[in-house]
Amino acid sequence: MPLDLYYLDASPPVRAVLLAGKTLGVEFNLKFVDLFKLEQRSPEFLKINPRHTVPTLVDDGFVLWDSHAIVGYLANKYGKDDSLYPKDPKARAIVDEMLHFDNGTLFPRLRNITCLVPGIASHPKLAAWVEKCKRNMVGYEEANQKGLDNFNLYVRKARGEA
Ligand SMILES: N[C@@H](CCC(=O)N[C@@H](CS)C(=O)NCC(=O)O)C(=O)O
Repeated sequence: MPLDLYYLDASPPVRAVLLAGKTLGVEFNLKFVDLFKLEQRSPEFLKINPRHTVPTLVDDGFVLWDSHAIVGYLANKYGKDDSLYPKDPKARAIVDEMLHFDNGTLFPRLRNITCLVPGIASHPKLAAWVEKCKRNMVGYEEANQKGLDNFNLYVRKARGEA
């Protein structure tokens, strides 16, 4: 049974799920939701996810609508071992800690300042971390870079620069 993933590749939480899929070797049946046309508010999509957000995963009728829950589910279901989502309580707590940090602190703050950030060149530690991701993450180019470029284009358009 294919996994349906409702997505827009410019969305950072969507790209987290796409990257997890690459690492786990999971293929998605991708279903594009154009947030700029408010397709997430269509009656059809609201029936699937009343919180009208992407990513939304549908696995044989089972619906999950938060990227952090989705990546944990995929790792539990498809991981060949527990290296991505460890069973050891302390190791798992560290992973959970970062997922909650992203959900509660990092992503909300980044969302508020995205249009103001000129680039990461002036943040050497961040730039080094991105380079490390590019080198080490499975399928980074396909699962992240394309969507990131689209995201940057949307931001430039919103700022009247493109
Ligand atoms: N905590 C959620 C956030 C999802 C989210 O806010 N997605 C945005 C795109 S980045 C969205 O779908 N916004 C449309 C809306 O809220 O109507 C997750 O990690 O999946």
